[in-house]
Amino acid sequence: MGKYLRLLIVMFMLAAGAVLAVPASTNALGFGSGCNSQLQKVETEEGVTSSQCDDGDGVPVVVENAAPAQESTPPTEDTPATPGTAQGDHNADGVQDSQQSQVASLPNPNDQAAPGSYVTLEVLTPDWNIKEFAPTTPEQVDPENVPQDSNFPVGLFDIKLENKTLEGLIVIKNNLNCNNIRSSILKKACLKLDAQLAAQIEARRDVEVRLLFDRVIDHSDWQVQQYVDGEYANYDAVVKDEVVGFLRTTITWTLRDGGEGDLDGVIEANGKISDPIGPRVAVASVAPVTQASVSTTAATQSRLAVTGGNGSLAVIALIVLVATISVVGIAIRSERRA
Ligand SMILES: [Ca+2]
Ligand SMILES: [Ca+2]
Ligand SMILES: [Ca+2]
Repeated sequence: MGKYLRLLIVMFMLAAGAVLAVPASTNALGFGSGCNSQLQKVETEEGVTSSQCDDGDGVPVVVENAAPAQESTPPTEDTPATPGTAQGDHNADGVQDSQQSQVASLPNPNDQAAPGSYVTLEVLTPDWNIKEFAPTTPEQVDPENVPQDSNFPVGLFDIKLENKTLEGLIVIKNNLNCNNIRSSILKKACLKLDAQLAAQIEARRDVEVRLLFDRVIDHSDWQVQQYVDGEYANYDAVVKDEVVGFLRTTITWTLRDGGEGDLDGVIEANGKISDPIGPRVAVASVAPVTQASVSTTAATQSRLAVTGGNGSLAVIALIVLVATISVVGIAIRSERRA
């Protein structure tokens, strides 16, 4: 075995170790806060133009920044005192939602009791980010199959999520081709890496998400449902009133990449999840859905490409690993030819 090949094998194992040392529970890419990859030019109603990092969740900076502050509430007999929140921080974690790709806040025109009130989507599992969060209705989702026997009191929500780390792991696993390696030592190392990658992919497939409303809503007759192939099917979710900055109604559920709740059309994990979901209520007569004229688009938006700010150990390790695998392959072929 040539000295260069031995060196490459060491690099291969180090790179693999770096990737696989990143636990699924670690927010390896630093998501949740900070700039993702773009600046967004925003013009406020007062005509002030500025540039702000866009977190890439599909909701304009100016919309997230407009999430209203919540007053602190005094205690009552039934509920404890709750602190207020700052404007633009609708999930009350101390960070502006417009700088969090795992948090998206916007006005919901389909909230029948309070059209235009803010709703927030939070992704609670590290590495998964929001790519789209949009209020929608059965009429928009599928005009041919609008339920006539029920109502969606807060509409439906189109949710698209993405996990770049998972995507990278899947690409590497799909390109390993251990069976093409003749060297028994390399083949053994390759198969071990393949098994570790499979375990890492499996550990990252489930995603916990939560919808936060801006108030306590009577949810006693809610049934959370997901639109699947022309029908609305019940979906396991926890609906409750809890203090998240203040007392409010929340819906929490789990999605599985390539499994339950993921309707992106790919059976296996692919690092992407698509989920149209919302609470449905059976009613004797369907109340008309109020459509408020709330716009979720910024007055002025333009995107300026800038250098990304989310370099991470995981991404670097993935790149090194892919490169090393390629180089090892070339070295093996060269050695065979020699
Ligand atoms: Ca926040
Ligand atoms: Ca955000
Ligand atoms: Ca998927």
